[in-house]
Amino acid sequence: MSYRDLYLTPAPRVTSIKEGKPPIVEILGVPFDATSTYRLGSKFGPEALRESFLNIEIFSSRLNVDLEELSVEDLGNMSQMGDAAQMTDALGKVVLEISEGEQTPAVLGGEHTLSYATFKAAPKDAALIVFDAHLDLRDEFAGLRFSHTTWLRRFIEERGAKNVIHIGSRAAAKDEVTYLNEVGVATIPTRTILATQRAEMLLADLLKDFNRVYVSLDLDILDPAYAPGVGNPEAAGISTAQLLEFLYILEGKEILGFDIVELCPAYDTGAAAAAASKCLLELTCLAHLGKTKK
Ligand SMILES: [Mn+2]
Repeated sequence: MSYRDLYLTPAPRVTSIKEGKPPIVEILGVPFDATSTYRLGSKFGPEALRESFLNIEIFSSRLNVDLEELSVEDLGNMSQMGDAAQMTDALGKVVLEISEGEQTPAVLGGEHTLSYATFKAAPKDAALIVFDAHLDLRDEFAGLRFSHTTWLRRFIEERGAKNVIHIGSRAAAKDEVTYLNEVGVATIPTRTILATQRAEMLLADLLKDFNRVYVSLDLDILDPAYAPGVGNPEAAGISTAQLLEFLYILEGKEILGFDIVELCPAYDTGAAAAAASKCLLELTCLAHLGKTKK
């Protein structure tokens, strides 16, 4: 990785436009990891995810959608990001612009802090689904009130917890759990997923009053065996196949956008990138099905 790669916006690589077909998603990378507290390097996630995605089959046999026949546009990466506040400010503007153009953002991280911006840009009637081993509900961490450990708390303070659904938690500080119970976030912890047959039906139930969803996927929801390359790996997680079952529950919902975050290629075997690119494929196909239904 050179400084040119680090500081310049590379040419978009995933764009594939089929005549007469508007893009299902607008892909954009957010190479930002400035508040990461353990393993740095998720700023290189967007490029690793693109590379992996360009090397998988893009026909979803499960959803019967062939992405080869549909359009996808890659806008490249955000640049000039400064600190977390500047990054989320800029990203929020970009995502809102994409959404107002009736298009669907697919945001590739970068650290999880970016979902503060995308969640704020989502309409108020949308379910906001977070897949994450962590709660990210700290009040502050290492002197920072705004970081990848606090972004969801900052969001809830502004917009409330009513539409937030948290899936996969298995690691938290005690005060995060206290706050979670205080504000009443709907949760499906990892322990419940592992102990329940077809646990994804619990999500279907939580979504019954929602037609529209925005998804924020932190890859560390997966067991480190399935996704070693993440910023903060957390043992005893779910498998990629179990995660995909949760995504398939979204079939028929309008997917307003999604983030796939915390891919940290320096620590990866290729497994986390492969999981991430599979999720990018399936979420894109689900977005297509949601639009078709509309
Ligand atoms: Mn996490």
